[in-house]
Order: sequence, then structure tokens, then C-alpha cells
Amino acid sequence: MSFQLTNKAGKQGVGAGVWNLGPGGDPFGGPTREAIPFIDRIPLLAEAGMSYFEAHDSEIPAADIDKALVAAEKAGIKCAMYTPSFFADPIFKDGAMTSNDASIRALGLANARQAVDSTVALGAETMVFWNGREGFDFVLAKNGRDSFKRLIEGFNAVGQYSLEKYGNQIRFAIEPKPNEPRANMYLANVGEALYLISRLDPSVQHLFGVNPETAHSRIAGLDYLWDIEMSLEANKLFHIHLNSQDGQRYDQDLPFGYTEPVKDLALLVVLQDTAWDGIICFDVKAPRTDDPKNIQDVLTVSGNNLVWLWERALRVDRDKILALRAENRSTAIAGYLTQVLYGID
Ligand code: GLT
Ligand code: MN
Repeated sequence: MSFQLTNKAGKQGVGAGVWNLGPGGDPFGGPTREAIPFIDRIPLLAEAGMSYFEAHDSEIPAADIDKALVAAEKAGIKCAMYTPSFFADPIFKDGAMTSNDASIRALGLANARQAVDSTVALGAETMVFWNGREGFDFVLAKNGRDSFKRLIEGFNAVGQYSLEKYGNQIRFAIEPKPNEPRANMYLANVGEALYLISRLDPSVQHLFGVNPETAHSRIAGLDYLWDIEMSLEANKLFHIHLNSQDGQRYDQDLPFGYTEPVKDLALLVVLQDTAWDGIICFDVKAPRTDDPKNIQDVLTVSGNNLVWLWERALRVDRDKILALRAENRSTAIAGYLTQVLYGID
């Protein structure tokens, strides 16, 4: 199985993270499935229709890259992105780049440089920075202005390292999230990430963009499509993490297309119209309740929904939307989208 999108510009195929096929633990209970070794998840992703995998340095460390490449080649799958885990190791409990402790900031930077090398070794073109522990739980625990300057310094240093060693071979996508695991996270939304990029050294700015994730925008109570449109307007949509989120609560990483199909349809209309040529990646979580034999369902459901919604999005009459817009009929636009989605042909 593989998910192909009709008339998709640029990169074909879809991707997902090796962490998406986890053992089902949550903060209230241990795993419900036996943990599958990370390298063994690569063929499972391919079998579920993914053409690309994604991984953290904690899942596929530098020492395992050769093994991962062999597994990927065998499964006919490539690496879409690699990302340093600045949140799992207890040493980064108060952040990496924004830790108050200079030695921990230095360690974060060393890990990021290593992750740049690993990204290149895996043949990926994108490295993601997720803001997992970069934030605060108590006011005045950190000096916010200093933290922001440290983020600028950190990203400048990683960018310069990559530029000097690899030129423009890889790009960095900052993935915003407003909270969880921290009460308040720096780079909480796309706007903050874009502002940070505007403050980077001009020599590295072109290497940095954003990786908006549906659930993260929704947890913040923001509209995901606007986040995408703003990233596109800034020419900074470097990666994409699609999933679903059932309102403002804990991060659910539900299958793409599940909670807001009309909005997902509109998102795909925008991606088609801008001829977005990047890989479309899911960040979904196999739920705790799914049996081991069905662990891939979260990927196949997301993939099918993507293909079906993509085909529907191709059918959306753009002129009709423009005409309704000109008549100031926004409710009718909503009705037209639901007709394309649910109407009987
Ligand atoms: C973590 C997070 C995801 C990020 C991953 C990349 S890790 O699972 O919830 O949204 O994309 O670091
Ligand atoms: Mn994500």
C-alpha cells in the first residue's frame, strides 16, 4: 500500500514518525503493548503506506543510522525529517536552549549539531525543532527576555554550523506548541516562531521556517488553516504535521481527517492552490486501546482520509468560492464545502 495524491506538486508520498507507533503509555498508566524496537518500526510505517519516516535522535541515535538506512532501503522508504529530542532526557527538564544553566545550553547545542550531521547522514532535507521543554511553569523562574535571546543565539549557532558544513543542504523547521509538557511554552504559535526567525542573523534566516501541527494550533484555540496561510505568506512553510484534535485539551494526535473534515478539506484546497511541494507528514499516535496487531490503523485511517479529502478538494470549484466571496456569502461558502464533502453526486 502507498498513498499517492493526484496532481500533487513536488514531493510525492506521505510520512509519519517512528514515535507514532508507540507502546501506548500515558501519564496515568504504563504501556499496553510491547514496545517495538525503533528500527523495526520503519518497515511497519512503509507497510502502512508511508513513503517517509521521521525520527528523533533518542530513537535513532547516530550509532544506529547505518542500521536505519539498511531497514529503510529494504522497506523502500526515505527519511523526511530528523529532530533532536530536547525534552525526553531529564537533563533538559527545564529546556535546552533556554535553560538557566549555561552548561546545559552548551549540551543542547552540541546535540543539535550532532543532529544536523545525522539529518544529513539519513538523507533528510529537514530538521525539526519542537519546543517541548522550552518554556516555564512558574513566572520569574526564567527571565523571558533572556530566554528569547538564548533561542536566537542557539538557532544562529546551529544555522551557522549547518551552513558552513553543508551549505543549504538542510533546512530547519520550528514546530510551535502553546503548552504541554510545560505550562507555558516559548514559540507557542506560528506567529512567535516567525517573529523569532525575523530576529535571526540574516546569514542563516533563509534556513529557518516552521512546521505547524494541526493539534498544536487547535490546543491554542487557533485556526490551523490560518497558521498555514500565514506560514505560506511568509514563505516559511518548511514542513507540515497533520493530525486531529478534539478541542482544547491534552495533545491527542488523532488521525488526520477525524474531527474537522470540512476544515481539512479547506486546508487541502489551499495546499493545492499554492502548489505546496513538500512532503505531507502525519503526527498521529496509535491509541492506548488499539491491540498490537492494529497498531498501524492510525496511519492507514489518516492516509485514506488524506487521499479522499484530497480528491474532494480537487473538485472544489474555486470560481464558485470567489463568486460567493464577492457576494459576501460566507455561510454559503461553508455550505458549499459541506456539499462537496457530504453531498450525494
Ligand atoms: C512530540 C511532539 C510532536 C513533535 C515531535 C518532534 S515530538 O511527540 O508532540 O508534535 O513533532 O519533536
Ligand atoms: Mn508534531
